[in-house]
Amino acid sequence: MSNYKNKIRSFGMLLAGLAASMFFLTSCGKEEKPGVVYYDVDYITVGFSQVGAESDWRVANTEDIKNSLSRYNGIDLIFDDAQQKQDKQILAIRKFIQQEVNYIVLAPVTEKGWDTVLKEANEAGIPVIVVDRKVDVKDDSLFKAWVGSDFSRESEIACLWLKEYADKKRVQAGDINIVDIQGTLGATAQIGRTSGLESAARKYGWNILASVPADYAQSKAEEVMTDLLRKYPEVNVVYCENDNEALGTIDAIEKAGRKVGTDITKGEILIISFDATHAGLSRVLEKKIALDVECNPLQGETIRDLIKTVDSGEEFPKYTYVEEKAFSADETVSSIELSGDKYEITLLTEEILEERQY
Ligand code: GZL
Repeated sequence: MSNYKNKIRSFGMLLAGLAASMFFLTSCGKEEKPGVVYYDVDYITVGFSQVGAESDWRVANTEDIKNSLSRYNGIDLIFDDAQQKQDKQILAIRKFIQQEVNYIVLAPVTEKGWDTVLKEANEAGIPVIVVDRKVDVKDDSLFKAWVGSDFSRESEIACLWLKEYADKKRVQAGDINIVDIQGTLGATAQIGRTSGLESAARKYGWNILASVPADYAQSKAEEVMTDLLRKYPEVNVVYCENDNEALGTIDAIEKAGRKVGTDITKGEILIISFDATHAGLSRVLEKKIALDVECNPLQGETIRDLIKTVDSGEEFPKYTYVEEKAFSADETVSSIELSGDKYEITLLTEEILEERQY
């Protein structure tokens, strides 16, 4: 076919395509002016008050929730980062109320101090969904539902693993000398992880030499651990309440000329951590973290589905817990008995790490 005819043909096809798309567009939108189409998509507007960006876990959590609470899923998201300050979160919630959002999603920095502002949201008729950490309120009807992790269970997994480890390595309980690098005091994750360790230490006879908060931050953890190494040179287990603290702890130990590893009978310091982020699991592969208990930040789809369920008036659970694993650097402990069931500890490999989403 000559070039000229080709041009006519393709122009004709272009017109036909345009006409078809105009028909399609007008059939699913309102055409108020010729050729201009107005979409009347009813988005659900959601105001999301996030703790901050203090850790790799938090960054992954924010990204996953933003990906799920998206226009593609019929949701118009207004996001606020509170830089770990409760007063900024309260301000954000009041702004969402003024903006008359349909839902508020709150990831609370600490458990206490939410009653008043959640009452204001309720009085404005705006359902609140709490995610990750919990709120400690007098009336739990102030929030519709909660999605997150069972921090006490995470701690129980870590401590049962440590008990099995000590038995296998024939280390006496009285020779287990622990420092606890805590998260943000008053956060549900810190409360659950700290109390789990304290009850296990009482039960098994371990020594907790010190418990010091480091706000889930790497630099703060390095500073805290540097000081603790001077005060307690006998330390042989460091219980880090998240991966960023574990990274800072490893730096402090190595700068002090000591060794992290998986065998305290050889004078190595054992690191236990939480989150199972890519950075943390990379240290597990290097055998610098002995156990990393997952705290799953991928809550976006669960929150999206929960909002849609609430919006449709259907039944929904008040509390939804996300699935989590635990990853070890070696096969000393391959499983534990958790609430009467066998709980597998996953021996971490390059392949497993490569497949993970965060
Ligand atoms: C746990 C979350 C904690 C993570 C930290 O769900 O609240 O806060 O363990 C994060 O990494 O900063």
